[in-house]
Amino acid sequence: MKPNRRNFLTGAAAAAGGAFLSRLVPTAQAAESGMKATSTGATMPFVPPSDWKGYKPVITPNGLTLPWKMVDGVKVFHLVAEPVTHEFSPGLVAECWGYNGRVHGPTIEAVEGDRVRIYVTNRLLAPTTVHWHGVLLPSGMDGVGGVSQKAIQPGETFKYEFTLRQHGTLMYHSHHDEMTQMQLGMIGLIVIHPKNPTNPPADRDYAIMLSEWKIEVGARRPDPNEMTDFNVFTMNGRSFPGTQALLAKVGDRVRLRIGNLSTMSHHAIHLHGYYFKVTETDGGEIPLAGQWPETTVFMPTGSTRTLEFVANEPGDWVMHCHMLHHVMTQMGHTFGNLIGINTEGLNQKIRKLVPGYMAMGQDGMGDMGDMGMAVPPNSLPMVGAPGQHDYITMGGMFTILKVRDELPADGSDPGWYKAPPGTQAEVAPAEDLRRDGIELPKSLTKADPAPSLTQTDAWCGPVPPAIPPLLAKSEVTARIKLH
Ligand SMILES: [Cu+2]
Repeated sequence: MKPNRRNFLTGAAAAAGGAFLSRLVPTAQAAESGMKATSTGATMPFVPPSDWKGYKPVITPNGLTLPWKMVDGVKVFHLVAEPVTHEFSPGLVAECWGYNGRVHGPTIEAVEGDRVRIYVTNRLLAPTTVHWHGVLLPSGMDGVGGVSQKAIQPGETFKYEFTLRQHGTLMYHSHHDEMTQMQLGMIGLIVIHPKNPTNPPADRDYAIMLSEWKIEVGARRPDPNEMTDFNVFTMNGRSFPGTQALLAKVGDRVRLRIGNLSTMSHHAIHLHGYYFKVTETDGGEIPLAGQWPETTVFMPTGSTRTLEFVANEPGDWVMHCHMLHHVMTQMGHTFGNLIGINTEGLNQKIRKLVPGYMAMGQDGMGDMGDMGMAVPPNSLPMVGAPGQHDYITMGGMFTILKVRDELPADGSDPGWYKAPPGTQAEVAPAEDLRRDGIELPKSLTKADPAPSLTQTDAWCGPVPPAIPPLLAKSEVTARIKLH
């Protein structure tokens, strides 16, 4: 076997670390369970003092803005790195690591020119550091374990202090044992408002962090060693239907600040109903001439993008990753392909051994969440949630922008959008089909509910020429020999 990182680790653990691990793990778990905070995804914006006129506060859906206080002209923050019991969506809770009782950490919000002092207390059982990703600062404040500072040992509190020389959407994350600590949730957003804004102010300013996880069905601990097969995809640590909707009133200028600190994946975040302009990266503002319109923004891991648009079209508009395995959740990634297979004979045979057995997936995966079948304890169905019209066959990295003429005064979700008459897609009335000369395939006019469309009964265009038969096996062998 060729040695690589994985089999090296597996082999090492099996050969040398087994006895060590068996002693360490129960002790570590017991110690960790005594210090855990719990995060359930409630949104808690920090309201700055009433005399604070620096900016309109950002909203972190399912998240929190880190409180601060002014001490002799310095804005003082306190981050606490600690174990967190985190709910990804109702039904899935896992033991993660985060900051201040949250996964991910609270959003740090400040203004260009602020002097900030950020205390970091380590309540983990492991050393850690915090790196201020994209922030222009002195090298000794950069937070890279071993390079720019000593690691913060369990129980220690470090002090970071610098002046914010820029504005924009930036991030923070652990920079010690990065693979473990970031993949367990130790990441967060930084929003620095401009001192002298040139762009029009946003009426709604949202901040969203993208991430990915591997959580085995039924497991309580995300697996930070995963390299490729992630199965839970999140916005602000939540997986749909756990994601909170983004709200806007018709006419609002909406700003979406998106960061991606997924371990391995880039994301293609697509918004329905609008085009937007990308106004900033974590490197700064994009000049007006460079802000071309988009409906999907590519989010490389380790980057932020800021989008702006005017919400002039009322409705429920979904926003999701367009990499389609990222709108699935657990159980969606190792399924056998049964599409188009008649499994009835198989079902009958297996039911003799397993009463009630039913093969799934013959028509695709859309029904997987809708069938009302029980999922294993502490796991999510592989797709979405009930919607207004039907079951929603997307989950994971998925949320909904709800644009309304009026919104509830308390900021609560307005419910589903009711499309005005004449603006709702529905079954075509027979008289419309007749009027417009739409002829249906014959099989659909019979009592056959599930016709099999083949080339010969396709109803659009001429019948294509017959496909030549495949080469006989002997002929293939002969041709291979010729080469
Ligand atoms: Cu994605």
